[in-house]
Amino acid sequence: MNIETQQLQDLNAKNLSTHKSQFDFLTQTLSNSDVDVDQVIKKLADFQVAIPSWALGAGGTRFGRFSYGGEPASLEQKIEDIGLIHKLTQTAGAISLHIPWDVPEDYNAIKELAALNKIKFDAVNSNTFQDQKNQKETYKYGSLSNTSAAVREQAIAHNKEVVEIGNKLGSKSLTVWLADGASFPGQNNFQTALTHTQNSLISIYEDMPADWKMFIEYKPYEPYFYSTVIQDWGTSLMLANGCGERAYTLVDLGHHLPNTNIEQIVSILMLKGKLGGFHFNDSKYGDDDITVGSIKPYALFLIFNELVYGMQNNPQNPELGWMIDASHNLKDPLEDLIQSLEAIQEAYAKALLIDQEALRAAQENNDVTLCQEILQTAYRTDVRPLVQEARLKTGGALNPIAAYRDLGVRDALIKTRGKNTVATGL
Ligand code: RM4
Ligand code: MN
Ligand code: MN
Repeated sequence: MNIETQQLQDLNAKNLSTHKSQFDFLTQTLSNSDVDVDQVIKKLADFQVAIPSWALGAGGTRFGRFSYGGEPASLEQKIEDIGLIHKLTQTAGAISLHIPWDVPEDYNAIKELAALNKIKFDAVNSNTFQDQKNQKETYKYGSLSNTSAAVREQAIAHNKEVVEIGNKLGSKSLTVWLADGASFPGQNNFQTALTHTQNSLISIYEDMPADWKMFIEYKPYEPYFYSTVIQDWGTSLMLANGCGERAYTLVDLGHHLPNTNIEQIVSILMLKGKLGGFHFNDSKYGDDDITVGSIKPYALFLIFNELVYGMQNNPQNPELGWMIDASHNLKDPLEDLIQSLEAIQEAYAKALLIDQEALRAAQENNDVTLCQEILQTAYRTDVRPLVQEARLKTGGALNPIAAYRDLGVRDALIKTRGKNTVATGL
């Protein structure tokens, strides 16, 4: 399925005058408070978020998986799906591959297809949380932290291979999410497990090309029940520091215990120049991986406030690798991803509206009430016309979800791929 620019223009034309009047009204309001609207729109248009290759099919829970018609059955089809979302939103210009779920067969063909869809290859992800067919050693008791040197070597070799695959595609970073942990007290020696992990990561790090970065993801629980080797940002940062300059912490929004102050973590990591990657999702309980902004949009805004502050004030921190890390067990994955992209753009736009100078002054004066007013004035602004204008300028859809439905994308995918295809992933 292909979406033609003309089709989008025709759909946009129907709502153009409403959009124009809303946009003009907002622009006027914002110029009264000294916001550079053109600059905000440029930033929104430039902001690109990678889509993981495992998020395009139906996700399951440990109790079951309800398939979604027309799921992509190959990496090619996954890239086509991302191309569709990118065409509609102009915000999804990258793919993040999970190996071995999505190993390319023909590298040149894959690269060409991605280029055709204006998709870049972002961070590659390794997988040592599942055993693969014909694998010699088992990861049942961990991988990079395993007590057995042979298992550790196998997991290290896998990560090195993932880097090699990514390198052929133009990726520049490796994300390591280590599931290793213990399910019962006493099962692991914490110190040994961490030492093994550090040494394994160093071996992978030292093998990476000189222009590559390593992102170390943390998570407090799951799949093991009692402890996780890389449970929090402190452990991740410690390991990154132990590897070297090009190793960073990766923050995944769903990987925190309830009520954790994620914005503070973001802020401190950026101050230290150590925030490398970012996974968007939302959750009620834990790693629920649901639509970005669907549960805690204000928290997302506060996180974006720190991200914007860091991007403006922390040159010591590199450009971040952004990715949506979600799983879709009820909604059409493509519709859900579009909703997530919109939520990200909205939170970003609102954060860009914060009067940083006034906030700084209010903070210096300990004017707590005013600090809150400044944040909430930005948060309460309906920024949708700005996000829409950015999409309009870059050739996307004014209303991506409506366009997706009007164009009958899912039906077309079911027609060509069938009802029962199953995408690789969780
Ligand atoms: C993990 C983590 C990783 C992702 C896997 C599939 O919970 O968020 O980023 O690679 O899920
Ligand atoms: Mn993640
Ligand atoms: Mn996760």
